[in-house]
Amino acid sequence: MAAEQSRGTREAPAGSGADGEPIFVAQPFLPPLADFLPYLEEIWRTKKLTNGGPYHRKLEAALCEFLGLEHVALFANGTLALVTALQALRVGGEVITTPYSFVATAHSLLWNGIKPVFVDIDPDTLNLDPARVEAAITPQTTAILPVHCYGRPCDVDGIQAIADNYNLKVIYDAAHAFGVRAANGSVLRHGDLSVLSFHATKVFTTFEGGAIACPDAKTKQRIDHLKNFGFVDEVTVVAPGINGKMSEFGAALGLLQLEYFDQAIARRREIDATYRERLQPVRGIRCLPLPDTYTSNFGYFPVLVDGAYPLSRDALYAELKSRGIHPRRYFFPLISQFPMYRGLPSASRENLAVASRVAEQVLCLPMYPALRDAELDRILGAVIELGRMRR
Ligand code: T4K
Repeated sequence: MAAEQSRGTREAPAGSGADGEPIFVAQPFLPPLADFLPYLEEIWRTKKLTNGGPYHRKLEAALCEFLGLEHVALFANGTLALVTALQALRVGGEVITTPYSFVATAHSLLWNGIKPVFVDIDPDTLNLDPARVEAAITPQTTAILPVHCYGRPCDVDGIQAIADNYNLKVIYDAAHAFGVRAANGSVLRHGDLSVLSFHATKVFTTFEGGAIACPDAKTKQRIDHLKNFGFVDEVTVVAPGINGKMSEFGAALGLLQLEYFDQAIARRREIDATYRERLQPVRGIRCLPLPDTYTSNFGYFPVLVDGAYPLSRDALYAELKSRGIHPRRYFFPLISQFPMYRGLPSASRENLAVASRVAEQVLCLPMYPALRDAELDRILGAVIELGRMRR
């Protein structure tokens, strides 16, 4: 039988890739293949591939313990988890959300026939600005869907105060926030529900995958029905549910990943510190602050490229690509600029001035545990050298 959890302390395998090889923005952390084989052998023995098998049950329990949560419902991916979270709370009408995110955030609203209402972001956190939320509330508003962008926590108290005042639900898109803790525990404990993604590019991956963190057993049960076509038993269907189940393969990888999580985060922390130290003197490159009010998971390393840098953000992006370094412009274009959203009154540039500016300045530099010092030098060397160019 496969190993039990050991609180994320096992040593991660060394990185790979020779000098000059392309460096991508992310790379999944994979434990040694030999560690995964016993899990596969067990799956082959039991023939249990999906539908809430033993690894699925074990991973739900392990995540509750690891993250300090009451209930976790696993999903096939974060997008299905978002769609289902909205269904579980019977959210409809209009929902206030951020334009500065991955498209799946707003798409989950459209999949539920809900109208997104975009509200601008705070220039420091890059998350939904609570000071602007109230003005966007109408009689049709039923919920707020904020994002802990790059794992940086939202102003959860500010958002909850508004939700309480107007009797709105709060569902956090916490796709980036696995393992992020604030003073009073996991950031996933805020709002009515929080939704995680375990995609290959995330700090914790189950190949594809996701989860909903929920505070009470009744909601967890409704979510479990919804992710399994609405089935309660062989002959009873209580809702038009979807197939959102995580497979046993994904759950097994998740169990194994947990053993290495702390190790992987430690390397991410080192990389983050090196970026900050060496980019600090570079004019026109601004790193986002790392406040001590929460424990980061170091999932992303976004920088803002402004007018003091000799190249525009897009020119820097293109230059780095030509050198085999592939950062990403997460999140450009803004969700509100895509064709299915740009006609909405809330999608106008005037309404979203901060998000529009940030989307034109942001560049996420490569960040993953196997990134070697030599590769980090290559990235930093290029950004620093290009920063010395004359205009
Ligand atoms: N909400 C938010 C706020 C999100 O950020 C996301 C997903 C979601 C919801 C939805 O959750 P999921 O349904 O995805 O679970 C990626 C991911 O596909 C997406 O999961 C993620 N956010 C988004 C921010 O990034 P792309 O289009 O950038 O992925 P891709 O394939 O270009 O990958 C980036 C780099 O990562 C590649 O250049 C190489 C590396 N990579 C990627 C994959 C897929 C690997 O090394 N191995 C891999 O298997 O969207």
